Amino acid sequence: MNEDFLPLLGTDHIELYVGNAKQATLFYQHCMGFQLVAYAGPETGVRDRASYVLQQNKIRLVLTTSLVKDSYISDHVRTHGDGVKVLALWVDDARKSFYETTKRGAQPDREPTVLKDEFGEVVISSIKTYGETVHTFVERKNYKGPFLPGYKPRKNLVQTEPIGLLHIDHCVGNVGLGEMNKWVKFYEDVMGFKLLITFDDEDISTEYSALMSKVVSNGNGYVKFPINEPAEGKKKSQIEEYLDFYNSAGVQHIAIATDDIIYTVGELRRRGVEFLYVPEQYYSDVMARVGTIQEDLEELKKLNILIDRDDEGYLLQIFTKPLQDRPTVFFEIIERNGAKSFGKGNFKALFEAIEREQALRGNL
Ligand code: TYF
Ligand code: FE
Repeated sequence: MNEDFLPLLGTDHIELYVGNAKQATLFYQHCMGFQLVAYAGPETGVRDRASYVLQQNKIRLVLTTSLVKDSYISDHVRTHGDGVKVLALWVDDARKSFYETTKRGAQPDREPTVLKDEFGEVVISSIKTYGETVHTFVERKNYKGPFLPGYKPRKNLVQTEPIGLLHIDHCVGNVGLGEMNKWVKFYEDVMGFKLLITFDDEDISTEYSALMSKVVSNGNGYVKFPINEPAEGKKKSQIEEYLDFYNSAGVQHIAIATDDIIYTVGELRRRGVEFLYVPEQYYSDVMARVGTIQEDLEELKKLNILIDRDDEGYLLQIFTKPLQDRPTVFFEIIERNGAKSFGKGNFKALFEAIEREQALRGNL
């Protein structure tokens, strides 16, 4: 085996550019159980933006908004609506990560930069990926602060209970027609990832929306990026609907792991998060497909949680509706019980559910 030229310790954080970070922060706190841990903005000497850092177990989300009319943040929000700008990866050496990937053809976004404050120093660097999305490499071994230099510790005004969201399982990108293989090759050649799974349109076309998907993973399997592209269907693919509203390639969904999906989804629903609806009949033949599982089927059915099995075990998963008015980014909640796959057995029921929503929006 060749040495891994881009060893990744995991996902460092995900940064979203949003229209109103102050209000979005309350959604992530109250509906999703995140704690506010850090902030940067006018009160901390940053004049043109405000950023809120939210944490739950190993997940760190950053919500950033522009305070000025003309900035790359306001341009991003005008074009894409609220969306993911940065998929940041935690590394031991942000300089080497930058040089190894740019040497292999990555477009640079930010040269390695040392950031310092009273908590120590962080080295960051960034490269471009699909659409306007970037991967930032974060080296934080000499840092003790709450997030990055320049951010000040900040707490929730009212404490909210965490709901068992543990870590990022995978982040999915939607890319344009015919572009999936180009991006798979990017992750293979530039970042040293390996192709894990391929879904072609046979696997996943429903009557209307067809798509193709390939999953790439880094060496230790901590970072997994499925890439979707639209395929010819009878009507508009769900991926095309995304691309029409996002106006470019971008992050489609963020999958978050829990080890108690019944508790996690029960809390999310109680707090007002909406999920895709899968009809009753899904549950009538699911046991024949997946065999015995630990959970009570009635509970899963009540919460509309989907079940799938592979050679190594089973998984439970559910998908939120889009998180904003544009039909773009959404969350998946996933509990893996041995299974390392992505829920292929659920694709038909899931995509039909997505298409019902698409039709309601007049986009099918
Ligand atoms: O990440 C995955 O591959 C699964 C399946 O629009 C999936 O979560 C794929 C496409 C999609 C929704 C879910
Ligand atoms: Fe997924």
